[in-house]
Amino acid sequence: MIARNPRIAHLEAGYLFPEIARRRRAFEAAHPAAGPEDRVLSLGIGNTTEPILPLTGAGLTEGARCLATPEGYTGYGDEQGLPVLREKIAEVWYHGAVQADEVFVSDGAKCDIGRLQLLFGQEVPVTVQDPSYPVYVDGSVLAGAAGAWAGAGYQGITYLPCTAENGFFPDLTPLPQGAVLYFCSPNNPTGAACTRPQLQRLVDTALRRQALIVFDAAYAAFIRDPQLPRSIYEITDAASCAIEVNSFSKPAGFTGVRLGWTVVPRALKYRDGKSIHTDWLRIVTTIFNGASNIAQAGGLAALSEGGLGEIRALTDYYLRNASLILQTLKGLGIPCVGGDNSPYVWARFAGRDSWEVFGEILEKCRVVTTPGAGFGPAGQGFIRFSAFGHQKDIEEACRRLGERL
Ligand code: PGU
Repeated sequence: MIARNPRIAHLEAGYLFPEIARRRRAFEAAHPAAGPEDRVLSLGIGNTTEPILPLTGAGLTEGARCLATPEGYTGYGDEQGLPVLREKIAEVWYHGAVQADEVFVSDGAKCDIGRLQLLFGQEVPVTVQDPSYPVYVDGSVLAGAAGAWAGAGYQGITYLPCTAENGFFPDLTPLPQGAVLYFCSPNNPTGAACTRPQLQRLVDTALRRQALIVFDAAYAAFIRDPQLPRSIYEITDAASCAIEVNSFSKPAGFTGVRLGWTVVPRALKYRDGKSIHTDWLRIVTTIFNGASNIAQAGGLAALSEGGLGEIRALTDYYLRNASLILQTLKGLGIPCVGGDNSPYVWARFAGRDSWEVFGEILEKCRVVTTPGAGFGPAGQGFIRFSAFGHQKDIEEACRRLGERL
């Protein structure tokens, strides 16, 4: 038989969220619910629960209807996405700070983070915030840009700890020359949303180190503080050092529909002066066949004036949940951050093992959370609470946390 890909063998454990789902199923099998009021509730994975709102939904329906008509039918489209959608994203999301031909429509941010790894090659040093969304690290291991697990992290990856002490914005001093740096704001999992001076420091450091930032703005639509930047391109000179990935998943309820985008500015150049935009176009046209035309019709509707109102309403709904979770945990005297410009609350259980706290909350409250250690070594001792859920379930979960923790 064929030899196993050693990069897969390098992965320390299974992907975080299926592992949590496995532990939940095992718990439910061992401790079946006595009745509906006793069912296990999830504050775990960041998965949307509320229906797509009417105008956006109508866009999807219309997209599907057109496909069944001779005039409306389309087959493969441009791999980079419908020109009209690329223009709409450039106009509505970036107010002209990026050009339509710099926007590449995708089937979601996670998929693009996976494909982006092909741009970099195995020699480029990888740097991540610690803790961070696991796809940056696991994807780098799969792409061969990082080595085996080495106790408290993977070989070849520079971890920048984001801690209570540094306000969850990392010390950038260790960023290697010529590195790719995955950076997420509002952050998954800490919920920290960077200020303009912080992001300016990030961009300035990246430029000095000739590093490339992959800026994950999947939660930008949750920012309510008008002072906080929603895109890295609001920062001076970011177009010379940053790619931005984004998604309709959380803002429009498209986690299952699958639609996102990546911005690769034309100004981005490799060390040898060659265009990163040209290479990304080559990768996308080679191994991606474009996002679903139905999803793109829905995306266009979501970016119409009414659709933007729906994005606001949907994100407000989850932010109310986040505020409820934050108040409950603070009421218990548990130090926590996030939950205001972000759908995640990051809670500290100092001196405890995250998986042990995860188990305790599951047993005592029948509530699923996400252990901080699953996001990186600096996540140890923390728990992530997700605000994605039906309001009545969140209320019930908070009641249980308040009474039983
Ligand atoms: N980027 C970040 C920072 C995310 O947290 C997520 C989803 C994505 C990208 C994925 O976006 P798509 O456009 O839908 O591909 N994170 C969730 C879901 C878990 C997962 O495996 O993606 C979470 O709970 O962290």
